[in-house]
Amino acid sequence: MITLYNFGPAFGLMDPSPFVTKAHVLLRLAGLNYETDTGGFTKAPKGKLPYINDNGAIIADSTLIRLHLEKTHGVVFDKGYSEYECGIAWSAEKLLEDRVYWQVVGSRWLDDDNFNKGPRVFFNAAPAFVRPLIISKVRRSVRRDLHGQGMGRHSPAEIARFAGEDFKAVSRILGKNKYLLGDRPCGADAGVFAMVNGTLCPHFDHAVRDAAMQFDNLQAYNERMTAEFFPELKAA
Ligand SMILES: N[C@@H](CCC(=O)N[C@@H](CS)C(=O)NCC(=O)O)C(=O)O
Repeated sequence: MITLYNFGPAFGLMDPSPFVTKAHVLLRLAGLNYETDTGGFTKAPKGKLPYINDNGAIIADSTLIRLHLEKTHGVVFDKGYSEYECGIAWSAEKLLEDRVYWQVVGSRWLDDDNFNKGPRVFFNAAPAFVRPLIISKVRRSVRRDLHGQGMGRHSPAEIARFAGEDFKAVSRILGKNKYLLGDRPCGADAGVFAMVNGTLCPHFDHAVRDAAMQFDNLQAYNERMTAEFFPELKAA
């Protein structure tokens, strides 16, 4: 049995982490049974979620999870697509993961309104008298991470412009397709959907979301993929 260590559903999303959402989709695309465990964060080998335990093999990182499923379970996520198409798909996923992810992190964690109705709840288990200290320490470290990555050095208007161009690129690749590359999913659909889904989450209000909302095909893709892969969210 495979166990996926996750944060658990929040803000109307399957998971507040797009990387965890991606891992859910990979496992579902692969047709593998798995269970979830929200108690794994403190034991996470790389200090981040997701990771999986596959019959004793611990795999930490959503992309390593994909590669593990391909190697160990013989899953061919990109079946039927050309090398050129697979290269485009991989690049689109990494564009969203390595660039847009940080735009969304800044929007959720550094904007007070979004933080107060979002990530603040993650600290509810901390004792009340130390909670404000912990919160400001973690928000400072998020700010430092964003500065180190580079996205945090740009103004909000510049970040919104980047988001517009980044989503335009993905929207152009998707075109009128059902999935990223055509009428069958490919491996990168997991990460592309997860990142689009996290950005479009209506619980939050920010310019990166507005940038993604300009693209009707991304909105329709998000709705289709949510209905297909997370039917339980509709029922919730
Ligand atoms: N490259 C990793 C990224 C995972 C990641 O950034 N996870 C975040 C949540 S979105 C996390 O666990 N952050 C906790 C922390 O940094 O303390 C992957 O693809 O799995």
